[in-house]
Amino acid sequence: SIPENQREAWKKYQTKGFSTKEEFEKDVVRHVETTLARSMFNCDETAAYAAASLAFRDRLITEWNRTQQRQTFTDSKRVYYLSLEFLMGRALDNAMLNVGLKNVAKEGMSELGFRIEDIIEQEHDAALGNGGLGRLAACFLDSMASLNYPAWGYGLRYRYGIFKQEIVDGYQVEVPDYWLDFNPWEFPRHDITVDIQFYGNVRKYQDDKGVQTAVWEGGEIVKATAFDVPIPGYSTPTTNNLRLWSSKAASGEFDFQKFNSGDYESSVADQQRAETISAVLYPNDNLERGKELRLKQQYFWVAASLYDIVRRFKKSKRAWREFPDQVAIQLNDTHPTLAIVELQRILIDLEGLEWDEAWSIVSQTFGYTNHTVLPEALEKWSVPLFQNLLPRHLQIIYEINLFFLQSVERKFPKERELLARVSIIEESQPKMVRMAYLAIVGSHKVNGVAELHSDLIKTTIFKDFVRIFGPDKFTNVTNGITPRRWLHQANPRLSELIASKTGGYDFLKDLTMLNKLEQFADDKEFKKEWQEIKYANKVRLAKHIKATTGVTVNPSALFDIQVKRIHEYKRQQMNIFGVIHRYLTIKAMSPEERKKLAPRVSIFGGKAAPGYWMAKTIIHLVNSVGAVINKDADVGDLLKVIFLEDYNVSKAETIIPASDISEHISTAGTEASGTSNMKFVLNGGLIIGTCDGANIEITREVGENNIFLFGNLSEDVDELRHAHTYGRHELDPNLTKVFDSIKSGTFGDVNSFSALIGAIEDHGDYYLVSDDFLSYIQTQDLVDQAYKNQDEWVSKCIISVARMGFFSSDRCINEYAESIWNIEPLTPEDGNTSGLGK
Ligand code: 475
Repeated sequence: SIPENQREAWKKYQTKGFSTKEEFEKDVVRHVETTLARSMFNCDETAAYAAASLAFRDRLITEWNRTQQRQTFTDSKRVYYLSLEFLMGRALDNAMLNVGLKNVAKEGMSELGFRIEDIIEQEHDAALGNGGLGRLAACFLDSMASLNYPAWGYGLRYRYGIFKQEIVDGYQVEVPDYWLDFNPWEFPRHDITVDIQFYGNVRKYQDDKGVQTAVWEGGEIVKATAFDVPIPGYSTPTTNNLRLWSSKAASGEFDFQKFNSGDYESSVADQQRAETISAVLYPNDNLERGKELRLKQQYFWVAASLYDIVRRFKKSKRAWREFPDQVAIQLNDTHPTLAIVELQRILIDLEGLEWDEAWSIVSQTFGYTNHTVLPEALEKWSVPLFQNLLPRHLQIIYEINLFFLQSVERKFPKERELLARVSIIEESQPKMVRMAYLAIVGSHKVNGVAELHSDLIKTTIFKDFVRIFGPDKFTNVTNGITPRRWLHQANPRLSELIASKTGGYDFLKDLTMLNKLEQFADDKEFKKEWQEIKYANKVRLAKHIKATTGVTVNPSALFDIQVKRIHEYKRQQMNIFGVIHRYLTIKAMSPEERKKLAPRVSIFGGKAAPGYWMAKTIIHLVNSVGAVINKDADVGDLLKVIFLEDYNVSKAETIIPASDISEHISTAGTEASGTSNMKFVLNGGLIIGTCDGANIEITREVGENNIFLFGNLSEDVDELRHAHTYGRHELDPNLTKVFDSIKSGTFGDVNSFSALIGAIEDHGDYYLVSDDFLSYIQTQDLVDQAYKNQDEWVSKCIISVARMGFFSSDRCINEYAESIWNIEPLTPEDGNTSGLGK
């Protein structure tokens, strides 16, 4: 720290970043000329994007530093959100809007010869996530900053994010996503590093008094380096931090000893092995495959983050028992569960606390969020793998389990099966560590992400734990989305229209204010503007479709959209079977009948995990069906089928505002919440969906008349599955006709799709496609009828938007803060920033 006497100069020259158009232009030109070493003669859009971003970055840094100083000086409790995924998307547009200077930038860029829209388009998405779980983490960061909570995100800085999807001859092809060529939004902190240990052995020592200590020795050391990303809140100076860890060999470049002794190859190999840890995001959504490198990623990230958190706590010189008053750690699914074990290890092995005192601190600190009940997604690690990679942690897990099982036995004597069922160690061959059970035992709260889901985990997968810990440990926090990105940024014209009727943009901070729109649900002038905006958004998407697929679609047709990760439980196959059914129906119609039909564009998008063969087959079928229907002159505009390549956050911002209806049609009880359902309704689209996840709560809010629900309920699923396996399984006749047309070769090679059909015809139809099919196509007919009455349709959309306030991630974060984290906002006025200059 600089001595008092020399601080005057610092205060005088403190950077503030621009606030006027002139200052912005000056900053941009300076960055073009000095940072980028270019000039007005060779400044292309890429360089203009870079310079504009750097200008905004300069501005963010000031508030970012102040926020951190404020949090340190006030010594306030912080929450740490640990997530292996942060699906951030683009940063520039978001930064411009959150600091309220987009118009300044727009005019400034225009005077410098650029359109702001073109500049925004230059940015590569930060795609460090797969789908819902990763995007939720990004929405949470936005809300935590916007609500002034002292909060940090901790994640991994993958060199490759989620792969880029190309469609070649109707098949998905994966291309690596190297996104770090130029990233102005991260700050390397080469001074913030942590050495992380793997493998090795545990030795137990006994001192004179007979006290045992364990020492974890030997093995491999990898260096973690911090990269910080500023997270600006909306309309507040609070700028929080997302810290991402990158891996390197501990010896720096490479091992010089080996290098100099001629063992060049192996010194490079060490370096590469270390760098591999943070090299690539695992591209699976709702699936865990138990690979060693994945466990290495988890420990590397968790250990570096905890070291950082503990170091920050120790600076406050407080007693250890105060740790849970200063620190809340939220585990985004079980991926960071090792943090529980690592904190216990730090406290007992390194800080010398007694087991019980340490465990009390640990279990008051953590909260665990579950995002899925799918059995294939529940994390389990083989004990031999653990033993080899993290020997000390395995010992601690055994101890945790021992004490836990002893307490269960005391409470439920003579229930031997219960002990086996809830044991953190599964007695299989090989033995497995059940991470969800460890997360429950080591946390003070466990939450699901929508009401149905939170009820389901209490009555199915975690039932025994509700008996053991009591019902209060388990709670629900229904997911939410940030209205800044998903309304204001994605749909600026709608946001502006809403602002004109609700008294400015305050609704972006209190989304319940949308309810003021309800009085305009029958207002002719308002409805006309509303419709115009939707139409313009559809024209924009139609242009994108034309540019990327070559297919012309009519913006007046009903746009029916399903965009999300491709998964059998999400049932894109049911959607495309429904499209084929529609096609067959049209083909069988007379020209007169056809005239009465509502034209429709069926739009699909989403990535399949590279190893998920069935999901890839679904993509292939959608493209094959599209290839036939789109060139069938008989059908013309009545039906078009589009697969949009490489669905990601920035494309979602264009796609979602253009929907009339979107599909959220998972088998009941399988989609924990869903969050795109909320985004679509917030943008004035209706939804067709099953009684699953947050669809149920959306229905409660918007009203049954404003949503198209169909299908079996989650309480019926077990019985239906049982009947498929043990009774006679008769397919729905409409579905049989669809299968017949596929089998006759209408959409190309029959064999390509036989597994997809076989799963339903011969292998038990696990996802109940046939059971829900009739209800699905009948409900689609209701959609057609409803869409014909545009006047009523628009009213439904307006009413729905008016009632969506609940689904803001601000509401959701406030619930976490109050019921799980026990933290308060730290508003900039509260902070003791004396001496820092305001
Ligand atoms: C649910 N991802 C949605 C969303 O709560 C829900 C990532 C890596 C490994 C295994 N799984 C994942 C998920 O499990 C996931 O994205 N879950 C999703 O979380 C947010 O809205 O229903 O499927």
